[in-house]
Amino acid sequence: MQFIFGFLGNKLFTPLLVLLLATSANASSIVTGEDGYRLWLKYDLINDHNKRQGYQNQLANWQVLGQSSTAQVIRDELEYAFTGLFGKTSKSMSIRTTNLLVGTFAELQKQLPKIKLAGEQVNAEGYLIKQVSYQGKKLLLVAADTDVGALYGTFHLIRLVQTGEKLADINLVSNPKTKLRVLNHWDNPDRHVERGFAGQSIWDWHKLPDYHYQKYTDYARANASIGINGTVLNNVNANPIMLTPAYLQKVKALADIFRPYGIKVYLSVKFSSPQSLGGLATSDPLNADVKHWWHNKVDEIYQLIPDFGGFLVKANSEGQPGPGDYGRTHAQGANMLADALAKYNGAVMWRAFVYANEKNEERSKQAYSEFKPLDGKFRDNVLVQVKNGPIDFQPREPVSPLFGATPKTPMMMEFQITMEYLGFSTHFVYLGPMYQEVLDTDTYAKGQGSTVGKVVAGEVHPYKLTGMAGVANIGSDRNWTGHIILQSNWYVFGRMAWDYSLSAETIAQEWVKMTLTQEQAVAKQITELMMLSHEATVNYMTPLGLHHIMGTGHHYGPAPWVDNLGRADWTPVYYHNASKQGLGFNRSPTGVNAVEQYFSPIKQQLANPATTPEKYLLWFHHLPWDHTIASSGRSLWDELVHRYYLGVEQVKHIQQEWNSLQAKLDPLQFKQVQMANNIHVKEAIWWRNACVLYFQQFSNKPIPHGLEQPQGNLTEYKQMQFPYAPGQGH
Ligand code: GCW
Repeated sequence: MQFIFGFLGNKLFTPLLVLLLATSANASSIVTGEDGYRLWLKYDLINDHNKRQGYQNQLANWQVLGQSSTAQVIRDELEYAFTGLFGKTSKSMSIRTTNLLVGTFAELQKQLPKIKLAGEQVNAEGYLIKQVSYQGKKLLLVAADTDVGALYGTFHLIRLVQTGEKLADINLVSNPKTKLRVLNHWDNPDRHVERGFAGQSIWDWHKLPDYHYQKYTDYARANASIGINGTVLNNVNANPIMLTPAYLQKVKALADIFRPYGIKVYLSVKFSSPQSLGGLATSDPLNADVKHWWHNKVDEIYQLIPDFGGFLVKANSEGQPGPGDYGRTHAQGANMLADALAKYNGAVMWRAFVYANEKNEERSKQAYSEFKPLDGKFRDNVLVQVKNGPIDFQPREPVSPLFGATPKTPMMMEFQITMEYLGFSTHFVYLGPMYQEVLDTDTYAKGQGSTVGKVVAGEVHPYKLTGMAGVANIGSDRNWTGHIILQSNWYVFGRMAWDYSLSAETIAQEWVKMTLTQEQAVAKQITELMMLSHEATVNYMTPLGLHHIMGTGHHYGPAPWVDNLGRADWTPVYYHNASKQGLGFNRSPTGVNAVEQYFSPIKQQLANPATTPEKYLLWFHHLPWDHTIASSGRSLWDELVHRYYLGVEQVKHIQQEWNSLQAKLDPLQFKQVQMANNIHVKEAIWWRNACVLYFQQFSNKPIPHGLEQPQGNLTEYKQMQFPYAPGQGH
């Protein structure tokens, strides 16, 4: 079976060559090139002849030890990669002619009994890449404890070749820093993707379990190449149909495809399934029949999928049922499921994204208030999955105060890869710097150096289980993510889930070299644009700590004026709190005192506008329009406007720089990003104008000297409607 997939992979994983684009009268109507399907696993011939020859001499005669389906996948990948990169390759049959040997330590030691390998440094999913001398010649080894580790090592080696790194005397060990590295698909059974901007769901549930798209295998390859080892197939707003026998067969089919790549499947479950599927009168987690129902369901799943990963649960959040419906705690709900999964080593990822409308507490504080007291009450196989910030995937948020606050309960990071609040799939935004900013933030949970990355990896409090989840940006679009550049966000998520200490810039560089160009100078230029892009977006959307001022429901475009959504704390006006006096949300001790949830000295720092980082200023403080911004000496109003304008200039810069690279890039990749950039610039200007005009009504101050007057008129901006904006929940 595996061989067939691998073989098909080689045959079909070539770029779609032709796309018809009726763009301008004098340009050819046919643009050919790279359509993005191959992602970062392009494996095009290395242009530089000497370089190519060098790698070929070091690697082209390779051997993969072992007979498992994963070993076969490694063979398929090497064959495919080296054929592409070198123009030819050959599997070696004897150790005498081999220059690259891949396998587990056990297999390698059988072949090379005299060579000592530092296997003790490598954990279950890690690997070692090392050049040794063997019988008078150089031999490159990719060695691991498990065959999946060897697969990860193989992808690492291929990446080194793709990015032009030297292999001579290589000796490296790499181990993942977090255990569960999972994508969360918010995909519904009808293939609608909640907050998805790249087409329909890639899972064709109707044609499963029998019809297996090549895309499923290529999805697994892409994930394995960056170390992702789990996928939650369905939306956290879960449809109980996923647990029916017919759908479990479909889930099994995907699990079988992903298994050789080290990827486990997980399901989001609806807490009320015992009632809706089992016909029980209750879903109370302490009820014996309910427990029994879940135990049976879990047994049924593991009969089909022996390595099933476990459940992801959104409970008592945004209308979802949960243990709270029966007066039970989140811990009681999670533990009931954890008990059913425990004998199979399955895990529960219980989300902390809870905010109850009836609670009389400011929203940013609620997750902490709910979960901090439950620390120590969860079973060993439960992780609490918390969004990076305390509200909801805003372009920028301070970190959730839960990181570091639960010594006995693993906090699992939830990042959003899909750009719900960041311009969907037409804005050029590389999220690496944002992830890095979060992971590098010091919580001070155990004194200085207790960064979020370390907390998540269990290095601050010794968690048995650790994990990082990313809400996927993948859909049925030919280029997977709706925009070539946004493939980098899937990529950087995987790389940082493997190792939170990697830098966003290094990862961007890798990705650019593998995806867009082999030319160093061009790669550097594009990397710089990527590194600028997140800050640019924050500037034209929500500078200085503003948040939640997007369009209602779809979250597309600016709508700071919305003030009528049933409850005050759903509305943008509540979050920015603009008045004649000033702007911002007072979460300091004189306001709702959200800062108290952080450790010292952070809480003191954030309590005072003078010591609050400017990027979070209006998140924590309500300040007068003439408040002086320390870094620039400008007034708050002038600085705010200045940043909105700067954001637009930065996006224009990205557009211009990209255009200047036309001759250096693949025509189709160039064209796709160019078209998106044109939309991006328009929308950045829209954001800037709408926000500046809106806030000006309160500040009553002129546009600072030297900046053009914003075009457009507020009434028209307010009237814009987008009933069919993609990705809305339903
Ligand atoms: O931000 C909100 C989104 C919802 C999402 C929810 C969540 C899946 O707008 O679409 O629901 O977060 O994370 O549960």
